[in-house]
Amino acid sequence: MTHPFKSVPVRSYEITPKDVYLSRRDFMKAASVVGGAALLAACAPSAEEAAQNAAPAPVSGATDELGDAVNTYEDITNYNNYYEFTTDKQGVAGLAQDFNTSPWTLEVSGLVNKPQTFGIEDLTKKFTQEERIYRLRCVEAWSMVIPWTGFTLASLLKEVEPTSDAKYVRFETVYRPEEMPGQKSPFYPWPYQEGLRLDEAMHDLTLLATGLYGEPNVTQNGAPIRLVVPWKYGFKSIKSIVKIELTSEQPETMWETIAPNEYGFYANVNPDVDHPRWSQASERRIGELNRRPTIAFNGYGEQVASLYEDMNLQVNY
Ligand SMILES: Nc1nc2c(c(=O)[nH]1)N[C@H]1C(S)=C(S)[C@@H](COP(=O)(O)O)O[C@H]1N2
Ligand SMILES: [Mo]
Repeated sequence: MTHPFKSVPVRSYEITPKDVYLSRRDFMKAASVVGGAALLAACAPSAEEAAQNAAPAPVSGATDELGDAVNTYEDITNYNNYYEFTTDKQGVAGLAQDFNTSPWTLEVSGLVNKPQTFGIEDLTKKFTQEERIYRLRCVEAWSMVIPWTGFTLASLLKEVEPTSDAKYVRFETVYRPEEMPGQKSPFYPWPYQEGLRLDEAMHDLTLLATGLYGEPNVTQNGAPIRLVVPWKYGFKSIKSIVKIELTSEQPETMWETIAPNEYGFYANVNPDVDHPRWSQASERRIGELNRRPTIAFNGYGEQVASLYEDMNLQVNY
């Protein structure tokens, strides 16, 4: 897979080479780049592996721009945060199996010249789908590397034409307690909502993801469409979005409503600002034993630090 980003040269840890999984399409791409029978032979899946992972064909060496291997499809689709289903990370996949993602519409409204409601098929047709390998750093101090398919939020926002009063973007997850057992819990102010400043929303790294590993997104990862903001803690990357609204005021977010001292609006990955209950200086990459240092802005500082030049990130956490 290719990515349009500059690499970050500093790496203070070692990775263990291991088999990673890619879709057949990417497998062919990778194979054609490397062009060797050796690669094919070295990466032949065991029958068992092939059966377990019906969608993706295995290949070695897909990495992010820091050289870190992508996580397995298994890990990415079986270790999830999705409180609408359950707070048990390993229980989401099972409970989300029957969640109905079709038909699906996404309403884009608020301070825009051309409010529109899109069917999910319109979105995947209208906007060029790209492959992007991003690190995902959860505020709970674990992380993964995930190969997404999607399109930039900027391309969608340009289509609806934000007015000059629009300063923020608010996102809302579907509210369907009959299908989402977690939404029956009175401890959370459903529906899940999130927000970005307009310049963050327009940044080229900010993705609306419709797929994973070259296949359509699966329910536990936020099908059919979810946000991915790779330089922020994972909770900003809201799943199964039905509404996007342009606003003049900073929107409320679910996590800030629950615990403003723990989950701020900005939530940029920052090893220097600890969570009140744990350190953010290091993290556990799923699939690895040792912790690794957390990188400012999750390693995307070169691309995004300028958005926060005039801000005190200790205060605006
Ligand atoms: N609607 C909704 N979106 C959500 C969440 C959630 O509970 N509900 N969890 C967030 C958190 S805390 C993380 S770390 C990521 C996890 O994404 P993944 O399961 O695809 O890895 O989704 C985020 N988006
Ligand atoms: Mo998270």
